[in-house]
Amino acid sequence: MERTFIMVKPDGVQRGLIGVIITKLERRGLRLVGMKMLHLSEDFAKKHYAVHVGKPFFAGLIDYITMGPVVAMVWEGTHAIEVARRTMGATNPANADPGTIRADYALEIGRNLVHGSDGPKTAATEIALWFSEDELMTYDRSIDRWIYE
Ligand code: D4T
Repeated sequence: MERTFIMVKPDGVQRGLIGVIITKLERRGLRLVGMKMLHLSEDFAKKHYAVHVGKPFFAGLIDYITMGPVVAMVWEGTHAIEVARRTMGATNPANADPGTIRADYALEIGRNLVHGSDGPKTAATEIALWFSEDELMTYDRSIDRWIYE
């Protein structure tokens, strides 16, 4: 089982797409193990996006991600990181495959609705940054034997 950090960005919240995004991940078979809503401070946003410091889009990215509340989540499942990223689609919605969240609901890279960890190290760092251990659930669903072999 792998865990990944997923965030519905402020545009996803404002556009009423929290449910759509959760449904896509849930229907895929992934299991939600942590969730909370928060409005990021500039400092926290800079920590989350520390790898992008100095890039031309950094200031705009920080403005965008602090524009309103976000929904932070941890999802679990087989290859959860890759599966979630493929469900979200390419970072730039213009290049996202049909049927993905970004292709179906977004147009621009700076309003791409959702964030997902891009690898195991990033997932571990992001989960630790956003959640404490006691905010993450460990549980089975009765349906899991119909999803996991
Ligand atoms: P996030 O982190 O939002 O899930 O996006 P990705 O993991 O898919 O993509 P990323 O880290 O490369 O980019 C982070 C964030 O910055 C915005 N961005 C990115 C932008 O506005 N202009 C750009 O040229 C790039 C590369 C979009 C996502």
